[in-house]
Amino acid sequence: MAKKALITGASSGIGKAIAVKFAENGYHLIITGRREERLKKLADGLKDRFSIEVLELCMDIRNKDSVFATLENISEQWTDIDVLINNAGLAVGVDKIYEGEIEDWERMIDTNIKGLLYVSRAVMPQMVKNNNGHIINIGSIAGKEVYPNGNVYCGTKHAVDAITKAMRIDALDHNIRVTQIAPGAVETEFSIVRYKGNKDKAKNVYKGFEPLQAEDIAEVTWFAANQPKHVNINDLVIMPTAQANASTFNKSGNKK
Ligand code: NDP
Ligand code: 8X3
Repeated sequence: MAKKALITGASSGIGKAIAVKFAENGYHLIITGRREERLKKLADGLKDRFSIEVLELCMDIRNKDSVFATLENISEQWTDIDVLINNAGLAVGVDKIYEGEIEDWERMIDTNIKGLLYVSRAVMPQMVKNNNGHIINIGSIAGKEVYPNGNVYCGTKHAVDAITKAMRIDALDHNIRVTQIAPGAVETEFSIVRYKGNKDKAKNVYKGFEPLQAEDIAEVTWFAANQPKHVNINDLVIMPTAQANASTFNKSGNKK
C-alpha cells in the first residue's frame, strides 16, 4: 500500500518542493497551509501528474483548536500517517532585540514552536499506536547559531533543534524515527515574508552568491525519509557552497 505523508506549509517554497518530491515517489499526501487557492492548485497538479491522492487542509497552525479539530477528524483513509514533515514556519522582521515588534515575535513563536508542537501532538499518538512513523522537522542554521538581528527567529529554531532531540528520546520505544534538516540560505518566499513584502530587500539577500533552492532541501528530505527502517538520520545541516556559517558568505558574485 502506498505510504502517506503530511507536509505543513506546502503552499510555497521548501514544503511545496517536498510535496512534489514525495508525490513523484508515489506517496499519498496531506498538504497544509493557509492559502487555499495555492493548495488546491498544487493538489490538482500532483493528482494529475502522479496518480496519487492528495488531501488539502487549509489551516493556520497557530490556531490550536483548528489544528486539533482538523487533524483529529480526518477520514479514516487519511489516518496512519507514515511521515510528518513539520515545515511551516517563518521569520518576521530584522530588528535589534531591544527594538523588536512584539507582534513579530509572537508570530514566529506561535508558528515555529507552538504550531509545530500542535501538529505533532495531533499526529504522534497514532504513530505510537502503530509503532511506525517518521517525523522530519525543518529547522535552520539559525537553530545552530545566532546572527545579528536574528534574535527571536534564532530562538525559535533553537527550540526546534531541542524539540527534535526530545521527540527522538520520547518516541524511541515506538519505532518512530525523528530527523531535523537545518538549511542555510534557500531562495523561497522566506525573505519576502521576513522583510514584510519588500521584494527589493528580499532579493538583495541572495545577491552575489548562489543560494540553495527549495528542490535541494526536498532532495535531502527524501534521502532522510528513504533510508532502510533501521537507519535514522538525526540531523542534516545543508548550506550553499558560498555560505560558511549563519553569517559568513562569499558574495563575490559567482551566482549562476
Ligand atoms: P516560504 O515562505 O516560501 O514558505 C513558508 C510556508 O509556511 C508557506 O507554505 C506558508 O503557507 C507556511 N506557513 C507560514 N505560516 C503558517 C501558519 N501560521 N500556518 C500554516 N502555514 C504557515 O518559506 P520557506 O519554504 O523557505 O520556509 C519553510 C521552512 O524552512 C520554514 O520553517 C523556515 O523557517 C525554514 N527555513 C528556511 C530557510 C530559507 O532560507 N528559506 C532556511 C532554513 C530554514 P501559507 O502562507 O499559505 O500559510
Ligand atoms: C533561514 C536561514 O540564515 O536566515 O532559516 O536564518 S537564516
